[in-house]
Amino acid sequence: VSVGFTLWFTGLPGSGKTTVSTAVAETLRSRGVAVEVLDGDVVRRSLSSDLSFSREDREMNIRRIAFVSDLLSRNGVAVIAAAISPFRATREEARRLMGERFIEIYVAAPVEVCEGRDPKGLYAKARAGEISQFTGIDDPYEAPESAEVVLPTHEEPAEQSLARVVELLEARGLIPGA
Ligand code: ADX
Repeated sequence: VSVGFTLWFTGLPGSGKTTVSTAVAETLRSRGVAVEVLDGDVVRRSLSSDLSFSREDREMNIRRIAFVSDLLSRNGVAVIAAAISPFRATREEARRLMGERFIEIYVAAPVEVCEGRDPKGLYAKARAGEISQFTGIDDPYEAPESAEVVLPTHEEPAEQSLARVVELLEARGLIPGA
């Protein structure tokens, strides 16, 4: 019986959460692990389509993702959650809910790098005043203080970030070896 867990990717927009978490999901699936991905961009078009980017609504979004992650990970699923989740207190709530099953992964590219990448052109829009309350520009991001893994995606290729996450899971005996 496999043990469920939640890999909780947090970081600024453009930090690489989706890139690394997609690669982790593929690797786990290739090893026969049951995986479910909860990506902020997808959740906000479905489960959280009623929410804005106010503090209260971001907290609600994170509580919903944490709730679903808890249900799944309790039942043996490897959950990969990837959302900005900018508030430390809300992430700690998710950690309390899931206890040992919660593994926080801080995708730690600095804001200048994320803005330089700007994969969706949203930093540019935020600078132009077309989007307000944009995380990293005019809305806060509270970096984790004790994440299980820190991924400096500005200093290492995505393959290396992927490898470090997989190594942690192997070391904890949470997934089978390659
Ligand atoms: S969270 O703050 O509630 O955790 P989440 O990860 O679900 O955010 O959604 C972030 C995505 O919404 C970004 O990748 C971006 O595409 C989009 N987005 C739209 N407006 C904003 C905004 N004001 N701040 C951050 N992201 C935004």
